[in-house]
Amino acid sequence: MGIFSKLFGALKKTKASLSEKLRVLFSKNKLGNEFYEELEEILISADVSVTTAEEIVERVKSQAIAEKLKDGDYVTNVLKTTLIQMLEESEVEPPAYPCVIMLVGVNGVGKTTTVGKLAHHFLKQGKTVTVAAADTFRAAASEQLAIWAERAKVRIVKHEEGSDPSAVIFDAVSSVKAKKTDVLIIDTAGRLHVKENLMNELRKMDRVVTREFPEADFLKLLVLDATTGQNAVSQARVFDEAVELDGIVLTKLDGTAKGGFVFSLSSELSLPVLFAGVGEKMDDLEYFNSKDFVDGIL
Ligand SMILES: Nc1nc2c(ncn2[C@@H]2O[C@H](COP(=O)(O)OP(=O)(O)OP(=O)(O)O)[C@@H](O)[C@H]2O)c(=O)[nH]1
Ligand SMILES: [Mg+2]
Repeated sequence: MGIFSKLFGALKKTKASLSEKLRVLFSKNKLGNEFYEELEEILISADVSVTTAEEIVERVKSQAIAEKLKDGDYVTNVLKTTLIQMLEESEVEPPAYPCVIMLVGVNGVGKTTTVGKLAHHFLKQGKTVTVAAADTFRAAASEQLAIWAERAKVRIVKHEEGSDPSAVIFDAVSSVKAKKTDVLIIDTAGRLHVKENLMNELRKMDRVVTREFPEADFLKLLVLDATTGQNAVSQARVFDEAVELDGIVLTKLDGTAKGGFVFSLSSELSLPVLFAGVGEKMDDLEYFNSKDFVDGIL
């Protein structure tokens, strides 16, 4: 199986719904206001926000004018290039080592599963990995992570249920520094982004890593369920305000018909997607590639 074939497979649903609508639109010969209005509507129906859809259409339109395009057919390519560029504008460098990756997000989006997948991913690259069970809130959360740690064959740092998550992180950081581990991945409890006390707890965890391990490359990634739709952007905005996110892990891409909010994350919040989850198994995680994603949906 090719590297991106899982992602392509996962994006089939998005592609099916988008490409049919676009095919009908592009088969119209005249490029006029009506054409661009319809294009905007199609983008919005794929969960691109209104602001971003307007921006995409503006960019496509000026490109089409610059290239003196008359045919709807050629606009497909312009649209593709525009979308790829938009995603590439927010891309970041791969992490330097040692690195700390803290996964945050609302309940049930796939944080713990992603910790397991990421541990496996870095181990395959020959890195040493430790995971930290900083979800001390939900009963059995650390056991769930312990199962993933065992599967991936990595070390886990955990405390008992109900203890302070920042203390777990403090211990994990000390241990990783002592052992010169390359990657520390932190699982956190699911929290509603509207609960201020939980967001404060997250800020505290953020401060512990920054203070205790300044030499590490620290990535705070928001895990987003791809089936969430446009609400994903407002979730991202609140988490970003709390802890200054570095990027996104998009999960459950295998279950969505719409992935358009990815463009809004990039254009409105400058947040790149770094990894994509395409299933429930340890191997079901891929580096997100902007070109492949756009090829997959158009
Ligand atoms: N299909 C699919 N399912 C996924 C993916 N990632 C996670 N899941 C499933 O989503 C469910 C929730 O996953 P968890 O990893 O427990 O989510 P969480 O964010 O840690 O949940 P809380 O700790 O309760 O907030 C599980 O049933 C996972 O198997 C994915 O990429 N694709
Ligand atoms: Mg969890």
